[in-house]
Formats: sequence, C-alpha cells, structure tokens
Amino acid sequence: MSIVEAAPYDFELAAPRAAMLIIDMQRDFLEPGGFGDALGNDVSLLRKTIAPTRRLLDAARRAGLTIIHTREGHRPDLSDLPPAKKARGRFATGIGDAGPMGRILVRGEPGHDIIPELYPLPGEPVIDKPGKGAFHATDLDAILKNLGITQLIVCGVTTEVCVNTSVREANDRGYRCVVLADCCASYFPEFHEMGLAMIKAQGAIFGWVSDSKAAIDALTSGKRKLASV
Ligand code: C5J
Repeated sequence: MSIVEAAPYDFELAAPRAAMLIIDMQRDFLEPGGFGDALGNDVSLLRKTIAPTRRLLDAARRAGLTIIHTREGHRPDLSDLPPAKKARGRFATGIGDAGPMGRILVRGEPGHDIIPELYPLPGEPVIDKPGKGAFHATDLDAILKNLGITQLIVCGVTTEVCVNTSVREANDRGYRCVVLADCCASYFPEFHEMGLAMIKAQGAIFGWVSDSKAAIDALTSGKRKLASV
C-alpha cells in the first residue's frame, strides 16, 4: 500500500488493484482545428495537461499499472448518436459533420484519435464511448472487474464534463477514484476548479483530488502503509 497525498485526505493506493484512466485526450479536443477549437475554445488550456500526464503515464507503465484510455465519439453511420446530442448547441458544424480533422467525433477519423503524445501502447484497452461518462454503453466496468481493479487514477478532459461524469459513475459502482488536478483541464478554468471541488467535497463524496507528482511519488518511492484497504 502506498500513500498518495490528496485532498480531503490521503488516498491509500493499492497499485495491483489500481488502473490509470485517461479520459478523452483526443485531437478533436486538444489540437487546433479540432472540435473544441471549432467551438471557439482555447485549446492551450487543455494542452497544459499533456506533459504531467505523460510523466505519470511513463511511471505507471514502469510500475506495471493497468492503463485504460477512452475516446468520446460515434459510429460513422451515427446510429449511436442521440438526436438530442446531435442538436445540442445549435452549432453550424457539429458531431458527424466535416471538420478540419475529418468528421467531428466520428470513430476512425483523425480528430477522434488520441493525441500522439499519449498514444496507447498495444494491449492498453481503448474504450470508445458515445456519452460523457466512460461507463455508459461501454464494457469498461466488465474490463475493470475482470482485472480485479478497484481504484482509478483519473486524468483527462474536460474536468467538469467527461471527467466528472465518469468519476461519478465509477463512484456509484464502488471504485475509489483519485483525480489529478494538473492532468485534467477545462476550457473554462473556473469550471475546472469547481469540478475538482465538487469531487472532494463532503469528505470525498465522489473521490479524492491530488496531482501528478504525488501519484508518481506513490508509484515509485512513495510513503508506504502496512494496513490493507
Ligand atoms: C465534452 C469531454 N466536453 N470529453 N467532452 O464534450 O469532456
């Protein structure tokens, strides 16, 4: 057992039962010319997460942690895209339409793929999710249960949308989640702060909040604890 210094109190990490969950670090959200950029967002706010997430990913891979990536997107025929989601925002260019990096949030298109800096290694599961939550209409829960995973170290974008939704879903399914503040981001910095505050409020009502350094310390030479969780 290792200790991850976290708020509202230390997170007791059991590495053999922990997975790193990297949410939606896709070109459509993080790169100029993607879906996020087309909506008028400043993607540099999200790109700040790449370096710390990469450092943690390297440490997690060295420690033999299970690594799971997610991508938000839809089938090319859009049969899994609810009309309500397609219509939301009344955007001139929306999900399924042609964008600078191919059809927006459509599986198989360049913009839908994970950014090269964090690209999955062969064997690391990639969960294609049609919704904001990583558990909705996916096999993530089955994969985690079959691997004996009970704890999630969560990174990704955006803090208040897909990260928050996924952490709430995970919490309801009995997983302990620690969300790393510098490995998550929002196009709206105040939503990032509030998204994290909501997770750790009321004695970790949905989970814990920490950072990449504390997680890397725990995975390498971190403080040890003898008790079991
Ligand atoms: C959004 C996400 N914000 N990955 N997706 O539409 O947070």
